Amino acid sequence: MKKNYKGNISPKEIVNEIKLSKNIILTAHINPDGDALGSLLAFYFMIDDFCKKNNMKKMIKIVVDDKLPKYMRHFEDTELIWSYEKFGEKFKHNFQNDEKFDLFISLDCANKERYGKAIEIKKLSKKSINIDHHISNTEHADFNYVEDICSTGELLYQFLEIFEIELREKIAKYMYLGIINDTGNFRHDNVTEHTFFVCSKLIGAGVNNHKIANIIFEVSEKKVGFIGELYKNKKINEYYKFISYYLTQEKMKKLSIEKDDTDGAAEMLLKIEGMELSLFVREDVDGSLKGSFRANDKYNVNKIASIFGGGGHIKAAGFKTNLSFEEILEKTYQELEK
Ligand SMILES: [Mn+2]
Repeated sequence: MKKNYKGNISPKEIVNEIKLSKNIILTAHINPDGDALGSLLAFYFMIDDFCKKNNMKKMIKIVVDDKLPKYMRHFEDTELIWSYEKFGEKFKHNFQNDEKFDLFISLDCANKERYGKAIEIKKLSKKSINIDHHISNTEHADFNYVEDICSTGELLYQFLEIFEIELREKIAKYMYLGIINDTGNFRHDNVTEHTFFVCSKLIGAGVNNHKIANIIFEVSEKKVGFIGELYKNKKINEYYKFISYYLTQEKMKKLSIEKDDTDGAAEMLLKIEGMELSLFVREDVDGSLKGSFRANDKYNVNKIASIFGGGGHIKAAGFKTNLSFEEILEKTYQELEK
């Protein structure tokens, strides 16, 4: 089942590259979400099972150049994920002697900017593969496999057959995490018959859907404070049915929240009756602004986010910019007027 596939490598050929590689680095995007992390862990255990089954010895390491969301503490395998700094310390000899890694695989990364500092490891790797589901994917690796599908978690399902491994509960759990993260627990319009087909297999393998949904959709008290602030001080443009909110670092300190407490803010704004477009902008520690657009049926936010050098999907897209919030609004209105 291949719809809207782009790239220059097939899943079968990816498995072959994995087979030929002695050491493999896996990474996902900065500001990692349930799909990035779920995909990393699911793919890690797929490769690991494949190696065990075929008596192969490989070094497989997961490196993510960012803090992980707090809910990841509920998953015991999170300890397999190295920060860029720790990985650098431990494998310094590899870095210094330019002793290259065989294969660098990015999952859920639309562009190379999303690697963060992990891009340095890519530069030291002999080959790179990009596996992703964002239509805005820039095909940033030597080999690219991009499928327009709800999540990287769902995309990885086909690899089980190629690796010729069993779908065990651990792998299923992490794929499921990716799927419910990117579909908003099956609420978004990226859910297809294939999504439910895959999920039926995942549940069949023992995934506890209730438990995982509770873990990633649980709300801390601090976050409740932020949600109150978000709904209270949102801006609505009635003409375009456009709702927006800007969160400064100062406000974050006042509410004592961290960036992952703001996850889902753009979706929350769009939930208000009648809204067609939402924008949540957060000031980063370096002073740059990070924006997330969400849309119902009227607008293509992949296109709007591209004005700011970002992208994603038609109904969900993001960007990072050095423009001010006012400038972002101005440019957005210019685009809406077109
Ligand atoms: Mn994703």
